[in-house]
Formats: sequence, structure tokens, C-alpha cells
Amino acid sequence: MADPTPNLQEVHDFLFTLAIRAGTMITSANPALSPVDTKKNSSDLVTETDKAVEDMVSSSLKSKFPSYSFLGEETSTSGHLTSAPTFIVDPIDGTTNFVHAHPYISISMAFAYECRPLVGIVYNPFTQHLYHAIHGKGAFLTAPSIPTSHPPLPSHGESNVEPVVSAYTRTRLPLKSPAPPLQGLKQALVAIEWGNERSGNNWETKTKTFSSLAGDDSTGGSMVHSLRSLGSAALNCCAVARGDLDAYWEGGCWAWDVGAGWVIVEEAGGKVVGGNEGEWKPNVDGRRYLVVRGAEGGQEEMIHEFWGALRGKLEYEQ
Ligand code: LIP
Repeated sequence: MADPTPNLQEVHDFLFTLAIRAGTMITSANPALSPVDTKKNSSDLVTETDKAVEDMVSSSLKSKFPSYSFLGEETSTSGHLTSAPTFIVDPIDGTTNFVHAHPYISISMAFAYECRPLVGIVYNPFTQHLYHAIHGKGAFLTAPSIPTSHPPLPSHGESNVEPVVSAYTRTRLPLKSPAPPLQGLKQALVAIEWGNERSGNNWETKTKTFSSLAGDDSTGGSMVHSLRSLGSAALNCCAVARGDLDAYWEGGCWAWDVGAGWVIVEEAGGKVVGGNEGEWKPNVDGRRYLVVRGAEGGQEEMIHEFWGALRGKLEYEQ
């Protein structure tokens, strides 16, 4: 009888290649010409490119791994993750950025088994930065090699300069190792997201928490170095895994937004806990997350301090 345990290396290698193929579809699409539809409201966008990429990915995976399940942003009717071996895919994470031709977007593909993400691939085709991880085998960034001696830049008006990218480098994450200790919110750069829910309890909780994080002592705030809202949950997780974002907090995104980044963060020494206080073991499809970078100390203190800065409780249905 065939071993039912998935071959994670085989899954990783196939997703790695698929991400590059999807990236070509994304960079060759013209956002201005890609019809834009809305889902929940005017800020919840989807394009024909999102759908075309997901169709390509899901058919490729169904052909290669016919017994595995598929949970995709544009075709799944629920965000619920079962214990079956499952691919969790967001064809374009950062669709709003894509629509506005702002190149902070990624294709995010995870593989989960027994509700645990075990393989993660996040690829920004505009920067050719591909983040990848297998549970227990570390997290890496594969990116164009930066030449040590930069060839002369084109003089003014010169065009068709030969690309300087001739090779790729694989770097283990976090980029700084050992990772510097976390020094608390007052020394932190924190990613947050506005999401597409712009009223009600979750909106109030988010906006009051943003103020609590950024406000100074006179307001009872935590006075973080700053907040960043970059528009891609997956790339936010990768920045935490790299070590240049100290934390990322969001409610309202889905398993396909965070599934791949989750593995990459954990394999880079980071932690993923829930977006509400006391949620130490969140579900991948729990829709509220606090992600903290790897560090030689200070992680639990940061989590407790962050939860103490929350102003309300996030509540989402799957
Ligand atoms: C996006 C997430 C982001 C969230 C947005 C949106 P999409 O995913 O990456 O974190 O704030 O509302 O859900 O929709 O671009 O794939």
C-alpha cells in the first residue's frame, strides 16, 4: 500500500516551478486592461488575471496530485480547511496593488496536512523574489543575484541595456542570524492592513488598535516606530520571516492569504499566534493573526505587549 504521508519535497519542488509559471502570467497581464470585478464591496477586488492564474494552478495540481484537495480564493465557496492533504492558493495576493500597478503582490501557495501548513511558496514576480519553506527544513529567499561589481549604468537616453541578472542566490531566513532580540513595541516596525471591511466592530477594533499602537505615552499608546500597510498578507509574512518587520497583525484575511507565509515565518524562527489576546494556537483558517519575527529573546514579551495594546476583539466567520 502506498505511503499516505505526502512527499513534501516533491510538493515543494512542483509548487516552486508552478509559481514561476504563474508569475509570467501575472507580469504579462496588463492590469489596466484586466477587467476588475468587486466581491464584498468596492474595495474587495478580483480580476480576470486572478481567475486565470488560479485556473492554471488548480488544473496543474489536480493533474499532478489528483487525490489532494484544493482551497483557492477565487473558486472555493468556504474558507474552511479540512484535515485532508490540501493545497491552499491565493493566485494574486495584493489584488488591489495589482489593479493599481503597484508591484507589491505575490502568488501564495501552501500545502497543508491535518490542518497544518507544511510547505509554503510566496513569489513576487515583479521583484523575482521567491520565498519558500518546508516544515523542518528551513525557510529561504531565492532572488536574482546582486552583482558585486555593478556594470556601468546606461547613460541618459540609452535603452535596451542588457539585464544584469545572470544568476539567482538562495539565502536562508532570517537574513540576520542570530536574529537580534525583540525590544518591545516602542522599537518595532509593525505591519497592519485596513482590509475591505470598513465599518462595524472589526473596523472599530482595528482603527482603535492602530491608534493605540502608534500613539505616544500621553495617549496611552505604544509609540511603535511606525506602522506599514503594504497590501499583501503573504509578503507581510515574508518580511517578518526576513526579519525587517518585527510583527504583523491582521483580522479578516483568509487561509489562502497566510497559509504559505505561516510556514515561512515558522521555519525562520518566527511565531504565528491569534489576533485576539490569549489565542496561542490559532487555526490557519481562523482569520485573525499576530505574526512575530524570529529573535534571540523577547518574542513572548512582544506577543503579550501587543495583545495588551488591542482595543477590542476581532470576530470573523469562515
Ligand atoms: C488581501 C490580503 C490583505 C488584506 C486584503 C486582501 P487579496 O488579499 O493580502 O492582507 O488586507 O483585504 O484580503 O484579496 O489581495 O488576495
